[in-house]
Amino acid sequence: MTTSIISRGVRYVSTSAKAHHKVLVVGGGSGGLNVANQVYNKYKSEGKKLNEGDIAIVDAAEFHHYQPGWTLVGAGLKEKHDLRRRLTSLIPSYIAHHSENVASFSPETSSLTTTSGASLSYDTLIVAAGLKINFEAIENLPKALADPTSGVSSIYSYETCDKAWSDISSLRTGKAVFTQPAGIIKCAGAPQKIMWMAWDWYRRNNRGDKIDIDFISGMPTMFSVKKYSDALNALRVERGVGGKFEHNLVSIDPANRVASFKTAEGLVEKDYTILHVTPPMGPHDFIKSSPLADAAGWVDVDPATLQHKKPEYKNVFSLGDCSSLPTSKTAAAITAQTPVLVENLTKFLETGEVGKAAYDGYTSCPLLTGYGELMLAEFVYGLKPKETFHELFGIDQVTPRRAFYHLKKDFFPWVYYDRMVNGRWFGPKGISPPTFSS
Ligand code: UQ1
Repeated sequence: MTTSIISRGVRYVSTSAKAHHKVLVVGGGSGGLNVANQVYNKYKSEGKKLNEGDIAIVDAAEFHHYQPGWTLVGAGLKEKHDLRRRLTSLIPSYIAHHSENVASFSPETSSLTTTSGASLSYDTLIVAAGLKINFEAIENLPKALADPTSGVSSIYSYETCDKAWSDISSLRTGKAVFTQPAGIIKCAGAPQKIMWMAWDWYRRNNRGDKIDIDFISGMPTMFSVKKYSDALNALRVERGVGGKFEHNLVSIDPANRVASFKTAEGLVEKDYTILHVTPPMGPHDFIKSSPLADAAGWVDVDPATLQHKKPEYKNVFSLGDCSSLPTSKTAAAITAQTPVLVENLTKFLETGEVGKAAYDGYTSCPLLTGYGELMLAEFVYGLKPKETFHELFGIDQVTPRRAFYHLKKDFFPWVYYDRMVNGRWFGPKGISPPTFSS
């Protein structure tokens, strides 16, 4: 089969005819767009030569979504259509685009095949493919999400993030249950952010004493970092929100509005009027089944250099949700990972060895705690807080603040599409790229 791909005038025919790229990026999400553009920007700013098609992105998605905004949709603060862009509109003409998905990796020959059967080869590969949300792992969840009257919603998909708002805002009395699964998910704060917004909505609309709220999590605590977890748990108790931990949602009975949770003591049932579900997540199958994966299925990269751990795959790098990096999976993390990867990859292209840039595990979780307030968690490897505004102004970020709320609601969505997708935003470092000693 022959597929022709047109990227703003640059036409790639990917078929049995091979296409070769100096830097091949798998994924046109936050990580992929950010890293492809930063590689390009770095070459340009150093006056180095790049040929047409040296950098390419492989991704068949029609739309790119600003997913951090889906919590805001679930809280009635944004329209979901405003948060997405056509992927082709975000890929500049100087970056080639194969509008296809990857079927399999062959790192031993520095190549991959796409779902149409085309073969693409590379000097270096960057895997930035995101993760997979396992809706079907919870019995009856897909059916309940598709039914507009079920009271079951999730901010973890474009299709259902607005249903979360209609369910939450229309509830007058009853039980609102919010779940978080055991295990790794992206944006581990989101399951409770949406719960805090619902709590505040009911309080502001005088429904607080007619609605019981429960947060039921497969995790042992409210949050991974103790400092924030303790504060969030204190808030939960103060606000009268029920908390159950190590309770992992496994099935829903939509007809009777009962959710079942697996615990160490067996199954526990809980009835609900509305149920907000955060499904379990994991690596994509095409990564898990590839030689690039670690035992858990993530791309097995060095936590500091972001280069593949196997010496025979040293021209492979990864960042973001699909990577094995032992930190929480957020766009904020990508802002710190990308410059490190770009530094190491460009040095590798020149010398065959990575540079000295090392990722410290920086990630952030802007935890909405209500309308007009947000706790800005920021931390590094070892679950150690590393707070930008504490370093700058001595402000303790565990205290929810209005300024942080506006960062999340107004500033980040803007800076994301204005600067981050084109590689000109460096998270806490703002618009100036970090420098590394070489
Ligand atoms: C950030 O840069 C960013 O990207 C636009 C986010 O959006 C999802 C964030 O949530 C955070 C926290 C950052 C980090 C930036 C600062 C100024 C702390």
